[in-house]
Amino acid sequence: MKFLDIVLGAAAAGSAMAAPTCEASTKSKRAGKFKFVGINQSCAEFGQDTLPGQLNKHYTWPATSSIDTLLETGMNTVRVPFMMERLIPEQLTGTVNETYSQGLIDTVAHITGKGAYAIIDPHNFGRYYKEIITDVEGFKAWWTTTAALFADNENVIFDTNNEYHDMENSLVANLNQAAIDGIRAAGATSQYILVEGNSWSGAWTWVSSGNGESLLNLSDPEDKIIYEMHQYLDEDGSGTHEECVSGTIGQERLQEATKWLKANGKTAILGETAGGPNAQCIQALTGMLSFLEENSDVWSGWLWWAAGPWWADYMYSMEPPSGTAYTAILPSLQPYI
Ligand SMILES: *[C@@H]1O[C@H](CO)[C@@H](O)[C@H](O)[C@H]1NC(C)=O
Ligand SMILES: *[C@@H]1O[C@H](CO)[C@@H](O)[C@H](O)[C@H]1NC(C)=O
Ligand SMILES: CC(=O)N[C@H]1CO[C@H](CO)[C@@H](O)[C@@H]1O
Repeated sequence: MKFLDIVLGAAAAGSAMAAPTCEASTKSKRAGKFKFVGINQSCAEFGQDTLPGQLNKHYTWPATSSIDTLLETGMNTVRVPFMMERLIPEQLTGTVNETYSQGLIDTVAHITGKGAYAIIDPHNFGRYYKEIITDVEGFKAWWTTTAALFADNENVIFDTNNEYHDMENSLVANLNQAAIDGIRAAGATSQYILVEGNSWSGAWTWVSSGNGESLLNLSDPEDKIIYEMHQYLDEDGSGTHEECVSGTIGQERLQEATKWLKANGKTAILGETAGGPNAQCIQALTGMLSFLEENSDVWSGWLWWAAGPWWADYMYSMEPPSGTAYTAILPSLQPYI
């Protein structure tokens, strides 16, 4: 999402990368072909205009009970958005705030303790204190410090940043490469790294925005890059409307990106998607997930936007037990988990 994201994730069966612990806990419940299926747990990045903000006033941490309930569906991946400035407040090259970092560490430990994957998602849109990050070396340092917190946890996945936008494509490429280099420099060598593109990392504009070209040559000594794209199904692709354009808009919007992935031998994850609680959106969502499954050689999975304790009656809320999407959409998506 443009301002905040939540990701639900679950893993797919039979993949070369599935962690044994994960398979043990969730594989039997999963029907789909994906390595990762899950949810964005959105709340630690709330109150972005109030930094650092106060716990349980401006932001909070996901409810462990919500995580557990969603993992019971077979999901195996949880994306955890948080703020870069709350974790490392003084400057990019600074040190962690022990209070906030403990919240992140505890949330991640809960998720991976269940055998699921936890995605570390600095939900910053390529900005730090609202300024576009141009200090590439500083960004690398931020990532080295952050990745060191999780270097030994193989079920962690690093997401370089949420939804870069309105920046130079070359800068986005350089920041992604710096993140990869910084993460590996921290000794975190076994984990997957999700890279995101400019233009809100939209799948439908992946090629036309130039992301395909500018991000093609990212390199990782461990060869564990996964391209993270987002796709909403409303008219402007912003994820702010209940209506979906048509019952087939999902697979239509993923065509070009899928061709790019295949032509270039890359793998992707649909890191955010959602639609409103109505029959047309459900058709669009299931059509899209069927298309992803048919192309699971390049699509490793998908994550719903979003769960989290503070979403109230938000149209896309997958927070158990009564979130709009939890009751109205999730049952239709179960075959794709
Ligand atoms: C550290 O984080 C806590 C919790 O967010 C916050 O209350 C505190 O002010 C932060 N300290 C600094 C120095 O930013
Ligand atoms: C990526 O690598 C190819 C082959 O070496 C090269 O032709 C192309 O210019 C590179 N693209 C970028 C954006 O660096
Ligand atoms: C597209 C969308 O719904 N984005 C929302 C994501 O969540 C934040 C809050 O975390 C909202 O402000 C955004 O509108």
